[in-house]
Amino acid sequence: MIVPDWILYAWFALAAASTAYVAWDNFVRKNPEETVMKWGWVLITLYMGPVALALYVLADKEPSPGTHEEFVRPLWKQGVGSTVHCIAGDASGIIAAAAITGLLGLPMWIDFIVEYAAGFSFGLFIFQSLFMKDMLGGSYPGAVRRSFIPEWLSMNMMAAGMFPTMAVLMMGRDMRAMDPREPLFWAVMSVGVIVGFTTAYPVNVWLVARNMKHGLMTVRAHATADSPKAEGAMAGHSMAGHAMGSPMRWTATRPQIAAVALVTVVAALLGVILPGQTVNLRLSADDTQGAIMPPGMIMTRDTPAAAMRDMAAVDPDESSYTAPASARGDQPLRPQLVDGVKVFRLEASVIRWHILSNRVVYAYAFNHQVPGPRIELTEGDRVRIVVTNHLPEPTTVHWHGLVVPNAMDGPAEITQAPIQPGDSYTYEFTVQQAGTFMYHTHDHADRQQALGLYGALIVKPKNPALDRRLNYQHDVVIELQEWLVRDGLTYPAMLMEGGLPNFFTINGKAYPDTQPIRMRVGERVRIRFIGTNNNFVHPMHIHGGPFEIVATDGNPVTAGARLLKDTVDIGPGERYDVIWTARKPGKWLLHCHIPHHTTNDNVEEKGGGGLTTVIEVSP
Ligand SMILES: [Cu+2]
Repeated sequence: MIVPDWILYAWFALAAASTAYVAWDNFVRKNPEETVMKWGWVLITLYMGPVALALYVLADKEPSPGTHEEFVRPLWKQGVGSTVHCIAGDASGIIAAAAITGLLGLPMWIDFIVEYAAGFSFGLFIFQSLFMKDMLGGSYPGAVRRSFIPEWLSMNMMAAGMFPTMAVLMMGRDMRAMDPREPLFWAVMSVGVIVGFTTAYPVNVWLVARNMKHGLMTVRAHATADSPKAEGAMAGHSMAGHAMGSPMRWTATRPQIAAVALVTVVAALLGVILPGQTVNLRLSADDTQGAIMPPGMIMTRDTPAAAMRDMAAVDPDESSYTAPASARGDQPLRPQLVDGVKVFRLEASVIRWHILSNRVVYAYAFNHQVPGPRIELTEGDRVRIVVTNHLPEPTTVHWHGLVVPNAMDGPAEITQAPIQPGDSYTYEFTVQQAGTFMYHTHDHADRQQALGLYGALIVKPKNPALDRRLNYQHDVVIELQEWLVRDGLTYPAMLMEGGLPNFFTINGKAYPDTQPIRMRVGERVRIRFIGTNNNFVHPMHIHGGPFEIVATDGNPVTAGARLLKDTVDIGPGERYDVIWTARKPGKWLLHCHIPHHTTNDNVEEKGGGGLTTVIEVSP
């Protein structure tokens, strides 16, 4: 589940309003409660929002003047008070530690150790001992000694609930939750405190019942004309009969305390060990970089952060351009002629792209289009291609199928250092072949090519007669791609758990928004199928009669060796040039023969979807 930011902000607003009310009722309307508890309620309401507000109203807010002592007497309310008191301190320590360790980029398992130490210390030394020392005998060391065991038991149970909640939510699908600069982090803290409160509540009821902790209290100011003085009177189960300043006598035996302690220690350890078996606690916010995973991706305690970043959704905030719904990719790119060299410019950036009029993807695109612009060359051309990277990650470009100098070939880390964001790289070579080729990213291609970094590279033969011999009137490029779009986010489609595509495009558009091919009876079309896609072999089929395969992977097929087929498998990286003749008028389909690939998000509309287009033949 991806929680939209507006829900988080609505929750924060509710928490702020609840906190304002609780503060006002305690301090301005003077609920007759001990000062430290008033602060406890304010903090806990800040963390737990309306949940704490409800607890406050139900357990501690004086219903009518003079009734507080009686109202707070039930043990369940005393337990609530004790838990509020404990969690207010512990949670403050934990949240502060989590924010600091998160910003420092420490791994989750270190986070938990620091958070436990900080939560326990803040709870014990500040919230329990310092603020409560008057009620615990008046001396600070004595207060620390008397608070240590109850505070420790309560802290263990808080950790038993809060830590697994944090682990699972922070390292679930939406890892922005690990980053204190994201609102989601604070929402997860809020959920964690609520769960921690719930798991700590039973032991707090027990501690109150055994006189080991304070619950709720009543403090009334008895003012006389000349000497106002405050007198504390404890109400409630555990405090009844005890005067302020004299510590209560514990009524639990040592074996009882030891047994409860054992349970809380086991619970706290399981709270870290069990999530450690399912999520990778060795990772930090810096490692995961706010990755949002596709639903269904299997992540284990071994899943490396690099895998998460590779599979992550494109961050919509990185998008710098929205292409109009009518925009089409594969537009011819005009070169600049510099000293006889054809100079092309490719700029990679994140854009919003319509694969359907009502469906937007966040794509990695060359020159604001998907597929990237078509580079048309003639055999023998000297070309220079300047690639500028505006992506949030490094990239390169590979000239698929061309024989080029090795340093111009493009594989990242193999023949060149990847082009860093903001940098450029110039590729220069002489084209020695003719035919249908392509270019695509060769840096994390499983991510970048799946998101749109590819384009057609068409080289005309030096001798135009070779082409004329094929006798065609139309020349069509078909570039295939698979997309994964969920919850409005775009993920790189991959043939793996959670990565399977639900949209398919021809030249960046899914049917019915693909471009039809229009021709007349008797005309011939050359169709250049290009496997620009990442995952599937697509058996591309044309209705209305067979086609002739005239070139494979940019190499001409001699006349005697040409296969006549009506379906040809286009694997990733493959190119097939086919000649199809319009034999009869009408609407003849061109489509993939894996039926799922002719749907949009599993929906067939207007007779198809995805890898479908229509050849409209007029008489
Ligand atoms: Cu297919």
